[in-house]
Amino acid sequence: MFGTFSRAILKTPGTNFADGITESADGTPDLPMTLVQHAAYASALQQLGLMIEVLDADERFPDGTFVEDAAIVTPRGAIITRPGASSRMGETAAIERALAKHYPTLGHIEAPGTVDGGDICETDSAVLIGISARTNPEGARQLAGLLGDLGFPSIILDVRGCPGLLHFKTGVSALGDGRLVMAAGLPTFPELAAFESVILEPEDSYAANCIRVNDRILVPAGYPRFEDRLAKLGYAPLPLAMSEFKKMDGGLSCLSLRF
Ligand code: CIR
Repeated sequence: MFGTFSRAILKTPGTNFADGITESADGTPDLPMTLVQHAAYASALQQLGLMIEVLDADERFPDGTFVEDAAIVTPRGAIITRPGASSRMGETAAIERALAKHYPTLGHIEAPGTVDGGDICETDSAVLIGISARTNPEGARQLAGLLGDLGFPSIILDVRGCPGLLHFKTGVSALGDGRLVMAAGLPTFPELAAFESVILEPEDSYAANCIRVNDRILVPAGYPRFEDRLAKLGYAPLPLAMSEFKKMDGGLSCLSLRF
C-alpha cells in the first residue's frame, strides 16, 4: 500500500553541517539543536514501526544528512542517483553500501545524467520526476527507464524556473489516495490533472514537503492550518521540528530513505 514502510536509512548531521549548500535567509543552523531535531525525527520513524539504520556523519559531505537525494528506493528495487551538485556526488558511496544489504541489485544513474532524490515523488499511480537545477533531462530519462524496468510508470515534469523550488518535492508531496499537497503559486501541470490537489496558503509553502509513513503524515511543525486541513481529510498529522534543516534548504522527506 502507498506510504507503507518497514525500514529507513538516515545519516547523522556532521559538525560542519552549516557548510552545506543553502540559499535560505533563516540564519546558521545550531548544531546541538540540529542533532536534537534529527534524533526526534529518527525516533518518530521508530515509533511508527520502522527499523532504522543511522549512518555515521561524514565530514567530507556537509549535506550528507539529506540522504534522500542519493537514492530512489521502491518495493521492487533501488536506484543510486548521481546528485546534481558536485559537492554532493560522493555521498552516494555510503548510501550504496547501506542499500546493498537490502537490494540484490542496484540501478545507477550514469553521466551525464544527474538526479537528486528530492525531485522524485512516488504516488500510488506513477512516479513523478521533476527536472530541476539538480535533475537534468538526461537523468530524468535514465531514471524513467530504470523505473519502467521495475514496472513503475513515470511522469516527467519540468520545474526549472519555478521560484523557490530547489527540488520538485520542495513544492509537491503525495498523500496517497490520489492526492497531492502543493505549494501555492506553482504552475498548473496538465500531467497532474488526475490528482486532487491540496494547495497550501503561501505562508505555509515549507509544509508542502511532507511524507506519508504508514498511518501518519509527517509534517514540519509550525503549520497548524495545514494540520487542520489534513485532519479534515481524515489524516493524522505528526508535526516534527525542522527549523535547523530548513536553514540549509532541507525538507522533511530528505532526511530519510524509506522502504
Ligand atoms: C542542498 O542544497 O543540496 C542541501 N543543502 C539541501 C538538500 C535538501 N534535499 C531535499 O530536499 N531532498
